[in-house]
Amino acid sequence: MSPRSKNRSPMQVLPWAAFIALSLSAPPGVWGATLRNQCPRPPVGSVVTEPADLRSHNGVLEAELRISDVPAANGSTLYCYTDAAGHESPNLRVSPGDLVILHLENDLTGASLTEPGPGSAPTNRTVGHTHAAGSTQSAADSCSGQIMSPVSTNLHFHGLTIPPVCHQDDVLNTSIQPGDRPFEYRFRIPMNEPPGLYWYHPHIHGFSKVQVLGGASGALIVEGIERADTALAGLPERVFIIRDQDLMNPNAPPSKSEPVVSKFLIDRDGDAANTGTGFGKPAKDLSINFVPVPYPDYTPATIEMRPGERQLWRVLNASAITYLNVEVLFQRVPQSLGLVAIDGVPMRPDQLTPDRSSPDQLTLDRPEAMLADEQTHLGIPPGARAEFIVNGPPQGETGLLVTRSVDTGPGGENDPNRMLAKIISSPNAPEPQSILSRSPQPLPPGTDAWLGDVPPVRVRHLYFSEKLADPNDPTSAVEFYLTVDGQQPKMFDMNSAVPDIVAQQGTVEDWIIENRSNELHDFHIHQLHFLLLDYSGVPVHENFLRDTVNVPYFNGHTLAYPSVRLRMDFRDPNLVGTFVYHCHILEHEDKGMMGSIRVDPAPR
Ligand SMILES: [Cu+2]
Repeated sequence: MSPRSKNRSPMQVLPWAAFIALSLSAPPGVWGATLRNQCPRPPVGSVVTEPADLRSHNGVLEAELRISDVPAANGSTLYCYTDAAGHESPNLRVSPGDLVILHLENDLTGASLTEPGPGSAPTNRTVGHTHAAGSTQSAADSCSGQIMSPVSTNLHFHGLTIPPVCHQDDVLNTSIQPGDRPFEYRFRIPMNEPPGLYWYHPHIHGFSKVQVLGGASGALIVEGIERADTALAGLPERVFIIRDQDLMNPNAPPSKSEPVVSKFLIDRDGDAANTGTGFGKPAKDLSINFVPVPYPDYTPATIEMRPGERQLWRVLNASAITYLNVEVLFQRVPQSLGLVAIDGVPMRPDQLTPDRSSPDQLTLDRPEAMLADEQTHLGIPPGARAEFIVNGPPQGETGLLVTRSVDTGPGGENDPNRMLAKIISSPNAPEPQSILSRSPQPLPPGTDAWLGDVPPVRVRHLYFSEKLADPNDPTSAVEFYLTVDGQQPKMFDMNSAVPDIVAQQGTVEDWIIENRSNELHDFHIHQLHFLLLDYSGVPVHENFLRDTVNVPYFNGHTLAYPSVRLRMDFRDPNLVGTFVYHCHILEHEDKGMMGSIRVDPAPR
């Protein structure tokens, strides 16, 4: 079933130095390629506008997406997806059963890309457009994964249970080069895909962080969430995509209104290290629907609502490395957020135990664990989504959307407290562009047994760890591993045809994933959802599934490493094939923290 060749020739993952050398030797004609898109971004403090909606018609959503790049003023690179009408990062709105056809054109130039290195400040080294790494390859070549360079790209549809094959949702062999003909993605949204918020982003191993950090991401919405919870009928909905980006003002001192933080360090990835205080320079700036909220003043963007208006907020953390812990404040008082769905999966009230009227208290008290009901803040690790109800502030009052600090551990990045947007209530606020159906047909109950009730066929143990490339040299590069216990830790090897794990379709398994490092890691697996059973050894009772979960860091003092226990769902026939699981802190993934799994068909 798997299209992955067992004996394909080795993939060429071009190192940055080789890429730059190739680029610099490109013939004069390719220099100064016309920038067809400037990736325009709204100014600081702007009103937050929604991405344009691309909707399916007669069961088909067909669209063009062009990915392009442009140097930014701070030396980093902006990336953008643009549709045929020029909309940036459009929302792809589909229903279960719809056919999705996307024509992805790679317009990347590599302009301003420089060799990354811990602590190295970006320089504005223009390298121009190159086809030296392989020009105008055919669609067949785009499925061979022969070239993965900084200007290669592809798409991952995060959260969807669709086949892991080229032209659908494969990241191991799919690599599209600049100058290739537009590459066709063609897949069907499963009839049983839970309605909610999913997303798309590039996933070229080694270069995922730079493209996502530059803004290459967008929302994919499986319509019908009001069918899962008819109390949502008729609610206006808002899509808020929080991204991170390199600091606009990297050399500025913290705002004078902040307590002075004595500790300022650079971590081994070259980002501002966790101060453990909730203050200080962040590792990255954040933006909300591309409106930047830059350090040090965090001038908030503006969200307009009508007084007291109930809305469904669909929040995606599309950051490359930044954890969120969102909270809505009116007059400094945190507001209750009515949680509707996590990672695209609506809550299942019928799965709460009789003595439990809301999700688990254990994780309620732990912002990093991301869970809530009558909770006022929601931890959202990179890649995760939270959908919740917000009531607009009363007439004349202004609310705030903030992210609270997340303690990423002694080895982690600094994710301080900061504002994201002020919420202005005004009777003249524009009507939200999308409204949930007013008379939804309730979703029929699922035919599959609740994942928590299915006995696992086995238990696997995995662990996150980090190691200095040269243990005797503290300045040497850090290698990142995600290892099946008993195997030799190694950085992920794109050339290996041997999967790290083999599972069987039709089964469920329990995976216990430890964190043996001193920073948070963010476990994500493609193609499927799982149920969080234990968090740090303590049972939790969640009535929804996830595709991304934070794994707490090791503080050096506990007898056991912190862990999560996940019930992995391999029942769906769509996930037969080979795909990956990895840390969704993309600089960790790029530096090796990934593994592969092959799911074999069920025996006949
Ligand atoms: Cu990680």
